[in-house]
Amino acid sequence: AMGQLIAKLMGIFGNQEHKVIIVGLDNAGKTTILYQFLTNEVVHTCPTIGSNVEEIVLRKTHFLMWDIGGQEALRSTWNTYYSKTEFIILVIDSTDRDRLLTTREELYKMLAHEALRDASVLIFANKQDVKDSMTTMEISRFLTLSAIKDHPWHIQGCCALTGEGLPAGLQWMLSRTTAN
Ligand SMILES: Nc1nc2c(ncn2[C@@H]2O[C@H](COP(=O)(O)OP(=O)(O)OP(=O)(O)O)[C@@H](O)[C@H]2O)c(=O)[nH]1
Ligand SMILES: [Mg+2]
Repeated sequence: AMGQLIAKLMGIFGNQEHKVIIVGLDNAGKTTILYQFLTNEVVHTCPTIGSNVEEIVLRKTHFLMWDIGGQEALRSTWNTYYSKTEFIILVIDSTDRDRLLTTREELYKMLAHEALRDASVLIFANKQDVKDSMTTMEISRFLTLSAIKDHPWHIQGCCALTGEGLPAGLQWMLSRTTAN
Protein backbone atom coordinates (compact mmCIF):
# COMPACT_ATOMS: atom_id res chain seq x y z
CA ALA A 1 0.00 0.00 0.00
CA MET A 2 2.85 2.38 0.89
CA GLY A 3 4.53 1.51 -2.40
CA GLN A 4 1.31 2.27 -4.25
CA LEU A 5 0.94 5.59 -2.50
CA ILE A 6 4.49 6.58 -3.34
CA ALA A 7 3.98 5.50 -6.96
CA LYS A 8 0.80 7.60 -7.11
CA LEU A 9 2.55 10.66 -5.65
CA MET A 10 5.43 10.25 -8.10
CA GLY A 11 2.85 10.07 -10.88
CA ILE A 12 1.23 13.30 -9.69
CA PHE A 13 4.55 15.09 -9.60
CA GLY A 14 5.29 13.82 -13.06
CA ASN A 15 8.74 12.41 -12.51
CA GLN A 16 7.91 8.79 -12.85
CA GLU A 17 9.77 7.09 -15.64
CA HIS A 18 8.55 3.90 -17.28
CA LYS A 19 11.25 1.59 -18.54
CA VAL A 20 10.68 0.14 -21.99
CA ILE A 21 12.79 -2.34 -23.93
CA ILE A 22 12.47 -2.55 -27.72
CA VAL A 23 13.38 -6.02 -28.89
CA GLY A 24 12.99 -8.17 -31.99
CA LEU A 25 15.15 -9.74 -34.64
CA ASP A 26 17.71 -7.74 -36.59
CA ASN A 27 16.25 -5.67 -39.43
CA ALA A 28 12.77 -5.58 -37.84
CA GLY A 29 12.82 -1.78 -37.67
CA LYS A 30 13.40 -1.16 -33.95
CA THR A 31 15.82 1.74 -34.33
CA THR A 32 13.70 3.28 -37.08
CA ILE A 33 10.69 3.15 -34.73
CA LEU A 34 12.60 4.68 -31.80
CA TYR A 35 13.72 7.69 -33.84
CA GLN A 36 10.32 8.02 -35.52
CA PHE A 37 8.88 8.32 -31.94
CA LEU A 38 11.48 10.93 -31.07
CA THR A 39 11.67 13.10 -34.20
CA ASN A 40 8.68 12.06 -36.38
CA GLU A 41 11.21 11.42 -39.12
CA VAL A 42 13.00 8.49 -40.68
CA VAL A 43 16.65 8.41 -39.73
CA HIS A 44 19.26 6.41 -41.53
CA THR A 45 20.05 3.38 -39.36
CA CYS A 46 22.88 0.88 -39.17
CA PRO A 47 22.51 -2.49 -37.45
CA THR A 48 22.60 -1.77 -33.72
CA ILE A 49 25.52 -3.19 -31.79
CA GLY A 50 24.64 -2.77 -28.11
CA SER A 51 21.75 -0.36 -27.62
CA ASN A 52 20.31 3.12 -28.09
CA VAL A 53 18.42 4.82 -25.28
CA GLU A 54 16.05 7.79 -25.55
CA GLU A 55 13.45 9.40 -23.36
CA ILE A 56 10.03 9.80 -24.98
CA VAL A 57 7.55 12.07 -23.21
CA LEU A 58 3.89 11.62 -23.99
CA ARG A 59 1.24 13.66 -22.20
CA LYS A 60 3.50 14.14 -19.17
CA THR A 61 4.34 10.46 -19.07
CA HIS A 62 8.02 9.64 -19.40
CA PHE A 63 9.16 6.50 -21.11
CA LEU A 64 12.82 5.52 -21.07
CA MET A 65 13.20 3.39 -24.16
CA TRP A 66 16.06 0.98 -24.71
CA ASP A 67 16.43 -0.15 -28.32
CA ILE A 68 18.54 -3.29 -28.28
CA GLY A 69 20.42 -4.87 -31.20
CA GLY A 70 18.63 -7.94 -32.56
CA GLN A 71 21.38 -9.86 -34.33
CA GLU A 72 21.60 -13.50 -33.29
CA ALA A 73 24.85 -13.08 -31.38
CA LEU A 74 23.35 -10.16 -29.42
CA ARG A 75 20.11 -11.85 -28.34
CA SER A 76 21.74 -13.56 -25.36
CA THR A 77 22.49 -10.06 -23.96
CA TRP A 78 18.84 -8.95 -23.99
CA ASN A 79 18.36 -10.25 -20.45
CA THR A 80 20.89 -7.74 -19.10
CA TYR A 81 18.28 -5.05 -19.89
CA TYR A 82 15.28 -6.76 -18.24
CA SER A 83 15.48 -5.46 -14.67
CA LYS A 84 12.61 -2.99 -13.84
CA THR A 85 11.14 -3.21 -17.35
CA GLU A 86 7.46 -2.23 -17.49
CA PHE A 87 6.95 -2.56 -21.23
CA ILE A 88 8.35 -4.85 -23.87
CA ILE A 89 7.94 -3.55 -27.41
CA LEU A 90 8.45 -6.53 -29.70
CA VAL A 91 9.01 -5.38 -33.27
CA ILE A 92 8.35 -7.83 -36.10
CA ASP A 93 9.26 -7.47 -39.76
CA SER A 94 5.92 -8.57 -41.20
CA THR A 95 7.60 -9.59 -44.46
CA ASP A 96 9.95 -12.01 -42.69
CA ARG A 97 7.91 -15.23 -42.79
CA ASP A 98 11.00 -17.42 -42.52
CA ARG A 99 11.96 -16.11 -39.11
CA LEU A 100 8.59 -15.74 -37.41
CA LEU A 101 9.24 -19.02 -35.62
CA THR A 102 12.47 -17.57 -34.20
CA THR A 103 10.56 -14.49 -33.04
CA ARG A 104 8.00 -16.75 -31.43
CA GLU A 105 10.73 -18.59 -29.51
CA GLU A 106 12.28 -15.31 -28.35
CA LEU A 107 8.86 -14.02 -27.24
CA TYR A 108 8.06 -17.04 -25.09
CA LYS A 109 11.56 -17.06 -23.61
CA MET A 110 11.02 -13.45 -22.49
CA LEU A 111 7.54 -14.11 -21.12
CA ALA A 112 8.95 -16.93 -18.98
CA HIS A 113 11.72 -14.75 -17.58
CA GLU A 114 11.29 -13.85 -13.90
CA ALA A 115 12.49 -10.25 -14.35
CA LEU A 116 9.75 -9.61 -16.94
CA ARG A 117 6.95 -11.13 -14.87
CA ASP A 118 5.08 -7.82 -14.56
CA ALA A 119 5.83 -6.45 -18.02
CA SER A 120 3.17 -5.58 -20.61
CA VAL A 121 3.88 -6.50 -24.22
CA LEU A 122 3.23 -4.30 -27.23
CA ILE A 123 3.81 -6.08 -30.53
CA PHE A 124 4.42 -3.94 -33.58
CA ALA A 125 3.75 -5.78 -36.84
CA ASN A 126 6.02 -3.43 -38.78
CA LYS A 127 6.52 -2.92 -42.54
CA GLN A 128 2.79 -3.05 -43.29
CA ASP A 129 3.61 -0.84 -46.30
CA VAL A 130 5.23 -3.79 -48.08
CA LYS A 131 2.96 -5.69 -50.43
CA ASP A 132 2.24 -9.25 -49.22
CA SER A 133 3.40 -8.57 -45.68
CA MET A 134 1.72 -10.74 -43.05
CA THR A 135 -1.37 -9.21 -41.44
CA THR A 136 -1.64 -8.66 -37.68
CA MET A 137 -4.21 -11.48 -37.69
CA GLU A 138 -1.78 -13.95 -39.27
CA ILE A 139 0.96 -12.94 -36.86
CA SER A 140 -1.39 -13.16 -33.85
CA ARG A 141 -2.37 -16.66 -34.82
CA PHE A 142 1.16 -17.82 -35.47
CA LEU A 143 2.33 -16.42 -32.13
CA THR A 144 -0.81 -17.78 -30.38
CA LEU A 145 -1.19 -14.45 -28.62
CA SER A 146 -4.67 -15.30 -27.35
CA ALA A 147 -3.06 -17.99 -25.17
CA ILE A 148 -1.02 -15.38 -23.26
CA LYS A 149 -2.89 -14.86 -19.99
CA ASP A 150 -0.11 -13.82 -17.63
CA HIS A 151 0.92 -10.60 -19.40
CA PRO A 152 -1.21 -7.78 -20.83
CA TRP A 153 -0.48 -7.68 -24.57
CA HIS A 154 -1.54 -5.76 -27.63
CA ILE A 155 -0.67 -6.13 -31.32
CA GLN A 156 -0.57 -3.15 -33.65
CA GLY A 157 0.22 -3.01 -37.35
CA CYS A 158 2.56 -0.18 -38.33
CA CYS A 159 4.93 1.33 -40.83
CA ALA A 160 7.97 2.94 -39.24
CA LEU A 161 8.76 4.86 -42.44
CA THR A 162 5.50 6.85 -42.37
CA GLY A 163 4.82 6.50 -38.64
CA GLU A 164 1.40 4.99 -39.32
CA GLY A 165 0.23 2.87 -36.38
CA LEU A 166 2.89 4.10 -33.98
CA PRO A 167 0.69 6.60 -32.06
CA ALA A 168 -1.95 3.90 -31.54
CA GLY A 169 0.71 1.64 -29.99
CA LEU A 170 1.95 4.41 -27.71
CA GLN A 171 -1.63 5.17 -26.75
CA TRP A 172 -2.09 1.58 -25.57
CA MET A 173 1.06 1.88 -23.45
CA LEU A 174 -0.20 5.14 -22.00
CA SER A 175 -3.51 3.50 -21.11
CA ARG A 176 -1.60 0.73 -19.32
CA THR A 177 0.34 3.21 -17.18
CA THR A 178 -2.88 4.68 -15.81
CA ALA A 179 -4.63 1.30 -15.55
CA ASN A 180 -2.62 0.47 -12.41
N1 LIG B 1 9.53 -0.85 -46.02
C1 LIG B 1 9.81 -0.65 -44.74
N2 LIG B 1 11.09 -0.65 -44.31
C2 LIG B 1 11.33 -0.41 -42.99
C3 LIG B 1 10.28 -0.15 -42.08
N3 LIG B 1 10.84 0.05 -40.85
C4 LIG B 1 12.16 -0.10 -41.02
N4 LIG B 1 12.47 -0.38 -42.29
C5 LIG B 1 13.82 -0.61 -42.86
O1 LIG B 1 14.34 -1.81 -42.31
C6 LIG B 1 15.75 -1.74 -42.17
C7 LIG B 1 16.17 -2.09 -40.75
O2 LIG B 1 15.71 -1.10 -39.84
P1 LIG B 1 16.38 -0.89 -38.40
O3 LIG B 1 15.50 0.08 -37.70
O4 LIG B 1 17.81 -0.54 -38.54
O5 LIG B 1 16.24 -2.35 -37.81
P2 LIG B 1 16.61 -2.86 -36.31
O6 LIG B 1 15.45 -3.67 -35.87
O7 LIG B 1 17.00 -1.71 -35.47
O8 LIG B 1 17.85 -3.85 -36.60
P3 LIG B 1 19.06 -4.23 -35.57
O9 LIG B 1 19.59 -2.98 -34.99
O10 LIG B 1 20.08 -4.96 -36.42
O11 LIG B 1 18.49 -5.15 -34.55
C8 LIG B 1 16.13 -0.30 -42.58
O12 LIG B 1 16.57 -0.33 -43.92
C9 LIG B 1 14.82 0.45 -42.44
O13 LIG B 1 14.74 1.57 -43.29
C10 LIG B 1 8.93 -0.14 -42.58
O14 LIG B 1 7.95 0.08 -41.85
N5 LIG B 1 8.78 -0.40 -43.91
MG1 LIG C 1 18.75 -1.21 -34.50
